[in-house]
Amino acid sequence: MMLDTIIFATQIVVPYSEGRPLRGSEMNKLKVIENGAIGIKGGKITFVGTQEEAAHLQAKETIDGTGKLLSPGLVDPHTHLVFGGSREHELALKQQGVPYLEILAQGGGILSTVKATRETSEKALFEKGLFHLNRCLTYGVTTMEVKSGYGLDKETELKQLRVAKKLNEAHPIDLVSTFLGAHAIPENYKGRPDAFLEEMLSMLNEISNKGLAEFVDIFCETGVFTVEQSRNFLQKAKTAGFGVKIHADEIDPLGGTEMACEIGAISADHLVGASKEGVRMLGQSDTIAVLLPGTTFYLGKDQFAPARDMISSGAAVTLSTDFNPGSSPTENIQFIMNLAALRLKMTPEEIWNAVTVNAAYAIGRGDVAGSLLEGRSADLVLWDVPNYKYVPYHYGVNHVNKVWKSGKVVAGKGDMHANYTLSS
Ligand code: IZC
Ligand code: ZN
Repeated sequence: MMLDTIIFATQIVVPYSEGRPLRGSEMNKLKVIENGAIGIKGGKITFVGTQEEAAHLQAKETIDGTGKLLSPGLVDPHTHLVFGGSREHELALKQQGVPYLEILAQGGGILSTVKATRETSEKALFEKGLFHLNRCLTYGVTTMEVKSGYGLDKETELKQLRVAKKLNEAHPIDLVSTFLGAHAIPENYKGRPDAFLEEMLSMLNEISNKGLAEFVDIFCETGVFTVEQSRNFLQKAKTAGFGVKIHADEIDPLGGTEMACEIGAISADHLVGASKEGVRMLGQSDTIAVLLPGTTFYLGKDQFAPARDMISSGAAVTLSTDFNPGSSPTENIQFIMNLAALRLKMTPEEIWNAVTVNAAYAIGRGDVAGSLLEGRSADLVLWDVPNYKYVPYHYGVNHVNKVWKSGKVVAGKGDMHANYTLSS
């Protein structure tokens, strides 16, 4: 059989876990093939093995990744990709020490992005989304989650979700949508959080009928929604057939982590202030811990999520950019891998498993993304690094050489030195 493409690489990372995420000490075991080869035909992976085993294979195109690393396309399981405007004006406030929640309480923060998103046309939101998605792709992401939550009214929440759906159709990155109508309390519902949550719940039928989101999320935080309001809201979303997620214990430790485990959330995200009991419960439940160290870094905090305790307790941990215009304006998942090493003290093996298999399971895509298996879509990244340990180590730059989505090259700078040679 003639393959379309065969890629040789000095090292191939092949994370895998059957039917569930990797937990606890399993995360520290990373499957790697030295001097490996991947075969592609019709957009699918048809061969995974060593170059020796691949000796008999023939392909129309051969990519020589000698000295390079090959991995699955990365999965980013928590982003706020679709939004209007930007918030660079808040940087000066941050520098003066005004806290994130104070900016929000004064009508800025999320609420300023809500204003901008309401004022931006669906077409302009789509174009802006494409711009950011292209950048995500250059960093090696081929599947990601995207949340609404900058409408806080029916019309704009639906507009955001429609934009995400169209982006998914138009762009190589596969998107998984989450309805985050419960992201903040809008001006017209100030002091009436329960009435606002009812309003957002009343949208679930339409969202479900139109296939606009798979998951429902809520921002459980001081001044936003309480643990009890969040529990009640997410339980109703579950009953309506959605998987549920929660922004929990990001800034103040309220106990959202425990609640997420109790109600069987697919993921609990942030968890910076997770209690000892919360950490213990993560180890016992199927709820995946989505850690967002870029946000902790950007908010200027010293205390990061207790990743080591979570892994010791047996939890399944993943990582994400939390890409958003306020608390984490970056599409750079590689920087998150650096932060995970430096500030969460995760090992390179745990980090690679986190951004591939575990991230895929955190958004219900464990069966299609995050692993290199024969029969799966050829979503691959070739890296300008000698081995997998190098990526969490060499920080602040983009190590990607090439990205394939369904067997097609969709991003990458190629070999940086290719155009320069000595004249004598
Ligand atoms: O726009 O600030 N934490 N939601 C909860 C965010 C950060 C996004 C934002
Ligand atoms: Zn978020």
